[in-house]
Amino acid sequence: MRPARVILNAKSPLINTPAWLALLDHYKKVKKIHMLDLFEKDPQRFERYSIKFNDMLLDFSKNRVTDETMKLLFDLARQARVEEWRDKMFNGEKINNTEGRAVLHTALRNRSGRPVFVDDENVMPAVEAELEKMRVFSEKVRSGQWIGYAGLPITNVVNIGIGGSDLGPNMVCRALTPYAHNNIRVHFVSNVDGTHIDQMLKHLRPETTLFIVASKTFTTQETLTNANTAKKWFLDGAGRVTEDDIAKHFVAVSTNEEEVEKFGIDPVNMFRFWDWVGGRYSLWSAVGLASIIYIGMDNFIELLEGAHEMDEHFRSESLESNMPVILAMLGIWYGNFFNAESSAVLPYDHNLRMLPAYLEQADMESNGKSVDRQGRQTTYSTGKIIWGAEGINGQHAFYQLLHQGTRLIPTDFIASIQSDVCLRNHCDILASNFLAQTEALMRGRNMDKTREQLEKAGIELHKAENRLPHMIFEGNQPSNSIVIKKLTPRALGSLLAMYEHKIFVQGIVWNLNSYDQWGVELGKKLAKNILQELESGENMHEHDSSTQGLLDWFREVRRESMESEKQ
Ligand code: G6Q
Repeated sequence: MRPARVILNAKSPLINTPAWLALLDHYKKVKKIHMLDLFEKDPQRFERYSIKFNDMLLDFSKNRVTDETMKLLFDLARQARVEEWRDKMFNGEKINNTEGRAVLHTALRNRSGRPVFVDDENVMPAVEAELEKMRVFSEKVRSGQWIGYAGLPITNVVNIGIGGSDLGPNMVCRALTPYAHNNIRVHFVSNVDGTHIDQMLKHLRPETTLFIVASKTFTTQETLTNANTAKKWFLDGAGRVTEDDIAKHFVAVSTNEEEVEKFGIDPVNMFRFWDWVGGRYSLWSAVGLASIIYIGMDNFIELLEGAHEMDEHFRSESLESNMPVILAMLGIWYGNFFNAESSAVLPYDHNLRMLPAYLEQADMESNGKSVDRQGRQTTYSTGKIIWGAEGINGQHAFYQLLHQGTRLIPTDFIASIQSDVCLRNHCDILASNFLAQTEALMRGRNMDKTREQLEKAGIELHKAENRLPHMIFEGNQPSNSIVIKKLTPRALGSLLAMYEHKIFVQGIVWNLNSYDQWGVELGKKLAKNILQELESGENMHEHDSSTQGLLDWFREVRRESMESEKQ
């Protein structure tokens, strides 16, 4: 754990609590156990350490845990009062204590008919109304009835947003490509680097393009800069257009009506969500509009249904058979007791290639905190570094470190069994790699087995002696396998909700507020100060010598290039 920069006097007491101490004691006894021995001793290990939920199977048997470990982990969850906090979240209590907000992304996909109250007001009628508004709008766009200023239907939708207003819907569109509309393409612009929007606009025509400006606050610099550039591109390209024409090509998704109006979008064309929806939890809200146009409202409802089913599982199952809780507690076991620093997400499904990036934000922005709910310093590690990429590509790149590196990196392997595109033997090759990797990571290969294999391959041992140590794999690398029958909207909804709740449970055990993001706010503020200095060429704020030196270098290179352009 890194030393605290600001030493807070008060320390979070978690590591001195009975459940924590019991786990620490247990860890000392089991830390050397090899999973291979656990499998050999218990032929039923898979049956006992796997759970099925609808079309999803979670196999957590390849973890360095015994029955005692699991019991102690659930004791820790109970000590943290996970169930009580879970109910507080679902009931709309303001568990985001630093911002005084409820955390109710679950209300956005509440398909039960139960009311959900925030400040004594049932939010469900507003949620339903917004869904209906999006259904009407998306169906008009998808059917070609939404006509642009030149009388043509929309063929390209550009979502302008960043962070939570980009990653979720972007990932959903990639994941559900087989459900996409045939004639409408959806694009995502997030980067304020002009290259991003420039490259996109080059291929588009104003008369057939619809922009969705998605921003919870509608004050995010990157998004507004891109939105203004898009507006200029539209006006330049379209020639003489009226306000009504702009309204046919720009809609907004936000919680901030005033700023939307200031930007020049009529509130009639605004799709709303609420302050109780965190940015990184907002794909279920109007932030999902681009994905709704792409896959259609019925499929989006399926996504919500799948998430709702996982919500119900999370709410009602005992901790012992609760998928998000199990994943969360395993993560804590490795992060806090084995000191694992990172955890990898490895999808074996091309359409899930954006999932690691999405989960990076969901997890690290939620639990990358070092102060607990009461403002005390945590004396334990919190959110792990989440990273990953498509598994099959990773095998040819970074898996070397997973197999033979010095670090313990727990992994989530995710696969779907049925694919819409099962060309000849592609599916089986993909599946066999998925299965073989978790087995190899668990089993490893000792000296005897390596010798045996060399002999089988007809290699004389004395010639291979110096190669032998390099061919040994210790194994014992933990993994979860999450296998879904098919990547349908419903299955995707369940998968994403499972991860959201896993993050929630970890936040509760670590006693964090997983729903604020002061680190992100800081970035937004700092850049504004430096922008003034870049634009004016004057030094207005105090910086360290590195930042000042870099700022000066930017200015110098820009000056030089402007001068050379003049010549
Ligand atoms: C998410 C974060 C952050 C946010 C972006 C965009 O939880 O707060 O990623 O989504 O900074 O913010 P706006 O939606 O307000 O533009």
